[in-house]
Amino acid sequence: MITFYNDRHSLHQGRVEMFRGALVPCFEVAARADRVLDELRRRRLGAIEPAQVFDDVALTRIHAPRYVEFLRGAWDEWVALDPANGQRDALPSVWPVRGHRSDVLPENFAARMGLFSFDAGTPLTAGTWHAARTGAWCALSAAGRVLAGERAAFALTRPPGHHAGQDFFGGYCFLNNAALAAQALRDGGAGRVAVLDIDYHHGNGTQCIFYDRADVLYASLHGDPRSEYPFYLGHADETGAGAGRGCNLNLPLPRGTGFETWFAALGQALRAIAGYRAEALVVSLGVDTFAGDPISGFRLQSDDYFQVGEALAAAGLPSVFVFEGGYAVDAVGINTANVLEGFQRRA
Ligand code: SP5
Ligand code: ZN
Repeated sequence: MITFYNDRHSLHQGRVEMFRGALVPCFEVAARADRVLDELRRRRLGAIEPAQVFDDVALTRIHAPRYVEFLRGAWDEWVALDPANGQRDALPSVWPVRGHRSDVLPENFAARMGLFSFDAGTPLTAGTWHAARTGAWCALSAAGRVLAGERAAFALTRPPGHHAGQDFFGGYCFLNNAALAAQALRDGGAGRVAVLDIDYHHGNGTQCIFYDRADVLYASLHGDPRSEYPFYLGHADETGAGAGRGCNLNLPLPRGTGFETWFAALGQALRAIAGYRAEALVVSLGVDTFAGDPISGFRLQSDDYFQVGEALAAAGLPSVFVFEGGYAVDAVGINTANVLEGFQRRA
């Protein structure tokens, strides 16, 4: 399998996120991607290439122009408020809720941070925009290679993407790499694309982006949002709207779920994808389902990930893998490589 690796991912290095009233060190660290790269190299799992270059207009296939413009300038605006901000991450502190206006773009920077975000756990740093946009290039490059006939490609980058919506960041995500890949597959000729999200957390951003569309199926297995982040989306009764009715499948599972139950749910999602007659697959590949993950609650073991990859290959579709979560740094490389090796074995 070919991997597109974004060596500029490390330009994004959050210092702190808000947790229970305190600023705690970020879980989403640069070492995560490097451990995956190390493990792919060690196993010689395929060619590792840099992404192609795309202009920012490519991002507006998914993201709102005013949101892209905000991300592009956000760090400079933040530092302009106070030169001392150069040593601090920017975090939002105020948000519009039900009944408030989101159509009027505030002049105030903090107000725009809040308008374009949904949590205080996603620091925006000096290199966030550069890392995120070059990361998106990985996803677009992987989709391009699969359109050119490759069975599968892996976009290895961070920050992750599946919590980012058309015009919001959160959950450590800024640009929705999986959605960009799915759209690129559609634009390149795939009639119907399925996005299968196996990260521990529901991909609220991806769901929102495709919710009313029939040409992209979103299917996700995740911690039940009644107790698990991102809380406000990911319930089983969210099945799509308008033309997209029936094209959204959420399989929430309780905290503590082990591999057997999780794998049965994966089978259910794959049957839905087969029934949809998808022509290409995008996998939001988070391995925060691992038993040792510090912020998540499922119980998968490292060896289980081989079977995950085999099951994904058995779907028989041209596939783009996009790296998402997985915060047990010592295991993230092994777990991710196990999925890809399992896929390769069966593909
Ligand atoms: C891409 C992805 O996996 N994003 C996940 C974002 C989760 N953000 C909320 C994290 C809450 C941290 N809880 C800390 C528990 C420490 N024991
Ligand atoms: Zn996650």
